[in-house]
Amino acid sequence: MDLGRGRFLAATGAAIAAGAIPGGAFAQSVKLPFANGDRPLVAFPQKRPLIVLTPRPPQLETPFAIFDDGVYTPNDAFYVRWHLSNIPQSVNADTHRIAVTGLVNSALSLSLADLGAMPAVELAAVNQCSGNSRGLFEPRVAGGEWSNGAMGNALWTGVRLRDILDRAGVKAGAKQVQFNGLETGVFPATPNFKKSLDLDVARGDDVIVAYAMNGQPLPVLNGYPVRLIVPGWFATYWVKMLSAITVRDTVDDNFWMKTAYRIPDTPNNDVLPSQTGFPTIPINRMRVRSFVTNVADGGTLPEGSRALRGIAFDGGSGIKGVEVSSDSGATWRDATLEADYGKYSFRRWHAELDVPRGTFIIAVRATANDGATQRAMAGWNPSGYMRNAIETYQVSVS
Ligand SMILES: Nc1nc2c(c(=O)[nH]1)N[C@H]1C(S)=C(S)[C@@H](COP(=O)(O)O)O[C@H]1N2
Ligand SMILES: [Mo]
Repeated sequence: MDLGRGRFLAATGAAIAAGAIPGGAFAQSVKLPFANGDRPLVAFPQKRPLIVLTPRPPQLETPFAIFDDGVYTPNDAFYVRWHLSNIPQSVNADTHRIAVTGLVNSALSLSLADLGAMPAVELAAVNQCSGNSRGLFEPRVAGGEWSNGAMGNALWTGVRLRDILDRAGVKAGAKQVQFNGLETGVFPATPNFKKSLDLDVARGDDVIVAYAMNGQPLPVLNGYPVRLIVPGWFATYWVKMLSAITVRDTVDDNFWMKTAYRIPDTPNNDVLPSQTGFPTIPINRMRVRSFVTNVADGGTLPEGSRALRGIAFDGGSGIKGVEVSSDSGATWRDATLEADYGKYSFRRWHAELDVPRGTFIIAVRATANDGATQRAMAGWNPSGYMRNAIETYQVSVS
């Protein structure tokens, strides 16, 4: 395969037209399953109509039915999340550079052609926002009120971050590697969105600087022309429009590491809503989750059908098994796992319900290769992160 040798790199045509972010008019809307869940559906540049949480900065959710279409989430349906509003509406891939600086022997200024000349890696990985499903928290928490569509699975192509670090030569005493993208806040005082990984995580086999997504250039809203991919970890670390890699000798204390994106350092990372003063740590690996994709909560299967389909994933150990229940979780039977696209990918599954006509509470539960599984009762944390309770669906069968 001719990966990364110009196929994705000359694609300056992936720019979105200036001023093309739509403002108001929308053809349709959806109602997400919680209070204040009314959302317009709008087609942003390079995107089909997606569920708009906020237009500026763009926060767009994937309509859940799309996850039934295939193991990979199409680029034009892939969710979008930005924190700051001054986002370049186009990026020139020919002049874009990634500055590699800090505690290195030789600072680098890498072009996309430089990346294209390095060994290419391709892997499937789920990109999930830390706050995916936040709108379902009880009691409700502040933050972007997503339903379950702030996630997607893609085939990512790029180069190992480790290869870039080795090329620069990391000096002794390095602790973390920090990543920054091209966008800025509207106000100069807004801290740039910078994220850092411990050096051993950054040097992992599967951490890549990706220039392709599902065999195409990344959509601008998903970080064209290059973004970081940290398989198994929440997407907050997957810095888009990557422009700077800085090797540090201290632990990053910028706002996005020290204050935001932290979880309780408690058993299961849970706290009670009344609890205060607990220690926190930066959010890290994703938890195991599973969903039904061919019928929504409150939906009806086609006449005569008992077929259920869905997806499961975890933080990188891979899916060992999926079970379904048609009696609110009292009894379970094994679903059949479909093709394995790798330990970081969505794993599709299917099952045949053993039920007469009627309405049933279907539940789905995945177990990962590391032994982790899903609990019936959702945990709670004040930022609404890492939700992974067992999902239930009221489904009618005829
Ligand atoms: N440059 C940049 N990268 C970023 C962010 C951002 O605001 N700016 N947000 C992060 C967060 S919190 C998420 S959930 C993912 C979303 O990735 P997507 O928009 O490609 O779906 O991007 C991550 N990378
Ligand atoms: Mo996120």
